[in-house]
Amino acid sequence: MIKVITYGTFDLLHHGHIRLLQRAKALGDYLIVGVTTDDFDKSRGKINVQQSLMERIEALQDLGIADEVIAEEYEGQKIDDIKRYDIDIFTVGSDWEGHFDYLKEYCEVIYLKRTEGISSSEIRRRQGIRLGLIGDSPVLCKYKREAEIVNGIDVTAVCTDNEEIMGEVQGQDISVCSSYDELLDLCDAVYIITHPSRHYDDIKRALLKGRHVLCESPITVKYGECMELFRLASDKGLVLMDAIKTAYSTAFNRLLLLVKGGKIGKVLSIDSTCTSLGNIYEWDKSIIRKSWNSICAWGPTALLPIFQIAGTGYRKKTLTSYMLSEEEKFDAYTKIDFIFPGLAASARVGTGAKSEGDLVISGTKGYIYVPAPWWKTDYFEVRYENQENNRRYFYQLDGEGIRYEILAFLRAMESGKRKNYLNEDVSGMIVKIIEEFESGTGVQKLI
Ligand code: C2G
Repeated sequence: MIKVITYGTFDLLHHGHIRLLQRAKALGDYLIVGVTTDDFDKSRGKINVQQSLMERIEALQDLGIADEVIAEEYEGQKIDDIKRYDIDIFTVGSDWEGHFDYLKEYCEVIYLKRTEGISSSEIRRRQGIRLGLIGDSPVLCKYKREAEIVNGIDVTAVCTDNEEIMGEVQGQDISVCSSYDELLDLCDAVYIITHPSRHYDDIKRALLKGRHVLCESPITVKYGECMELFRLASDKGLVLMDAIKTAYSTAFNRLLLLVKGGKIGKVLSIDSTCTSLGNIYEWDKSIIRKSWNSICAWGPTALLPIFQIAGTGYRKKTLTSYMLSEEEKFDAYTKIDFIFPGLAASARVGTGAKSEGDLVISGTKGYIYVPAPWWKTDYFEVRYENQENNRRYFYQLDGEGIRYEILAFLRAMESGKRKNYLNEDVSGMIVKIIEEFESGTGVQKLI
């Protein structure tokens, strides 16, 4: 009996897949199909497979061409499978020509001609969300590149003064818009990274036009306005999501689960620091006015673990700032101290100071340590008095986490609900802290 094996993702099964499977089957007497698991696919840079592993396996079983369907879960599994199932022929489409020649040591390798004109990506693209980008920050470039990696979303328009982005979109099928209204007409959803003082207007205009919004945090600089926008989004059945990329990263979410699961006992303190020292002391007023102050640039990220672990019901709060410009309300460094029932927390942020950007969560049994820069983490440690019990956790973090944020945004648009990566209470409380800073009342000044 000649045994044949082939592998694939087989998302949204189409006639290209079916033709490949028929020809694979015809090569022998028994066909095994390996279906790539979602996680394995992520590590190959293919994200947002639309169907779950079970759905994809069931679709193949229902099709009835394969004699056996298995899951492909790890790198290097193909050699194990070929040996274990005593395979004679490995086959795959010609888009992989040459790639699997190393398997010739174990069995015959045949590349079958790929069917032209059809692919899962194409099917997903047809249903794709058109994304518009607005703002002048270089971060916009990162979003454009990361959105390209997420299946089901395409950048169709940009509205920016940033020359790097203009250069990058040249020659691509992306419209460069001279006005925000023009941009909104060319997309279904928008990513906003304009100055925080403009967010309220920019978000409102997008929502009123029926566009979903992903906005760089803080959503606004006034709490009342933030809540008004969440209500507006919900009334219109639109997604309004806070863009704090750390909130969507796997490592950070696992960390939260470990804390909530009691791994370090009862949490007594949270200390989070985020700094990035620029040349702000050389700036003149016109640049200061256009730039993000420290509390807007880093506050949302630094406050994230505090509000997600301790909740938003603090009893006392103290803001201490070193100001670059009182008039422009621009802080070079701010420390925010909280007292919650049974827990103390502190966030330190600065674009005019340098410090160790780590996160420490201390509990009655042990502590979690996330090394700098903790907000881009793929790694953290749980540490105990007895070091033998210490554990290290590693998770893949690609594209600084931006692609996971875009994926979460896409999923929220598709399903109509946002998963609890970041709830509105947390987004709102971040805005409240920033509003209090901007009002100046109760802020202790270092000069
Ligand atoms: N295919 C084809 N014609 C198409 C589309 C796909 O012949 N128009 C073939 C592919 O070449 C592959 C199989 O159908 O052999 C499954 O395609 P995908 O689901 O896109 O899987 P892929 O990501 O190519 O996975 O490690 C090898 C991979 O697992 C192959």
